[in-house]
Amino acid sequence: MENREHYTFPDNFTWGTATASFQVEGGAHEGGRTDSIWDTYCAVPGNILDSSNGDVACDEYHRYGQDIDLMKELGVGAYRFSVAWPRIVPQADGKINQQGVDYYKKVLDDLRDAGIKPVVTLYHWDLPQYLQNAGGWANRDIAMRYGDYVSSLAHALGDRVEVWTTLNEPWCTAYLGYGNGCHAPGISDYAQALETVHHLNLAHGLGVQAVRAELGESAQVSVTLNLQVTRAASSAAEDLAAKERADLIANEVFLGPMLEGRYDERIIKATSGITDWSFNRSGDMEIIQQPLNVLGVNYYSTVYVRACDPQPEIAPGPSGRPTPGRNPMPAQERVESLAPTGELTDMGWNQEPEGLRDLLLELSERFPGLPLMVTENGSAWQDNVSTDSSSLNFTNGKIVHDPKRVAYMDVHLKALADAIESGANVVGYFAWSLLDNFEWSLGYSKRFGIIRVDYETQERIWKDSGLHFREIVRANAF
Ligand code: PNW
Repeated sequence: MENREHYTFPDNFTWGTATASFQVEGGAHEGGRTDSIWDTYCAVPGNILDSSNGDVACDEYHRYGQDIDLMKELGVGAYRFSVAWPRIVPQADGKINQQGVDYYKKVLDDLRDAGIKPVVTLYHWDLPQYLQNAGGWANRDIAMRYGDYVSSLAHALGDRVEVWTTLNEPWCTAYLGYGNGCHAPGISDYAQALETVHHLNLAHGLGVQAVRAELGESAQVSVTLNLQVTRAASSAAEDLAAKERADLIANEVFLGPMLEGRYDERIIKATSGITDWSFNRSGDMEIIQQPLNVLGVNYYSTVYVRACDPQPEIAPGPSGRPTPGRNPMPAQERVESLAPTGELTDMGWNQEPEGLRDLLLELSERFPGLPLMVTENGSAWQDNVSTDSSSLNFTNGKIVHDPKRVAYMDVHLKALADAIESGANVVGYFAWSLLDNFEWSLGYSKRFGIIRVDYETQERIWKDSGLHFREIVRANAF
């Protein structure tokens, strides 16, 4: 990529920060909330690296006011957060919990007063446990339950919300939750994972319909996908075939139905040993393919693959337990992922900003007229608190120097600016994350925040990356 001094973003470009309910809220037993599958998953010894859970997290349930003030200080125009389904519909009877609705109304009202636009994710993985007891995402009925939940929420929150996002990263739900088992509900069963893919797609379509039925055609609706940027290790035909196989199962299973109303024939063929796709009933595609106002893209890194001799399927572990080494996606017997290279982030992920640029350009070419929004991008590093430097009074005399997070942000924003200059239709960028938070199976051990959380005291401590982001947001350039 070209090395320039100055990059300017389009007028009206949306800068934001992102979080998700289970990762920041806490208040797990307050306001009528019942358990989600993540509460259950965290309670099983060995599932979470540091044996932690979401009971308190960043205490956002009580501290949203203070954190909205932080966003004001950052100068961001938007906040992407998610609603906890078990706060809104805590019991199997389907009744709406007014306390849950009121909590999000308060958050939305404070955001409005702060001039920050809410981008609301309707499902960021915290499924009510009672729905898992009925089969979870592997049970088709869940798509209808999801549609009912969205309809009630859209009715209750109405025009307070700027953009509605049906699902966050259905890839993770299907393949980590039901394929690999390293996410809740901890199931390792490829047939269920593919069925789950379809039910997530169906839920997405019903969710879009529900929002528009409640709020009219002017409602802004989106979905956020973590599209995998897979690179072939070489241009040999077998390696290209491995890349294609990975793309089909990771990305095309969502992009095809949601945006083009079909599953690619090659997907059906590749997975024929696992499922016959009879769960894809006639009429489903008409529900799933809905016009979208925005496509959310989460981007962190790339993966290199090459062809290998067919590997025997790694036997699934006992249900509920992760199977180490198991490929999260089915039908990858001839696909081998290479070990990442270069300086890896604390997640063990590579840093390849060109992947973001390529992905955005590819999507804009394939879906002309569909605005894209980078709904997550960021990096985890082990940070340290310094008391040395800052003269800025709002940092309270403490600061985290996180040069690697600043550098990651810079190269990815350059890649974003490059993509936009080359014609990608990108309308916003959200830093993951506003705060350090509960990083799923890795607990609190991985820090993605541009603002630090001291989990002993719940103190928020600025990082250099937060101050840097503040400069960029305020200038709409860097
Ligand atoms: C995303 N992977 O998760 C989520 O949307 C966030 O909640 C999360 O905190 C963030 O990225 C950082 O991890 C992912 O294994 C989890 O490829 C795992 C993967 C991708 C995304």
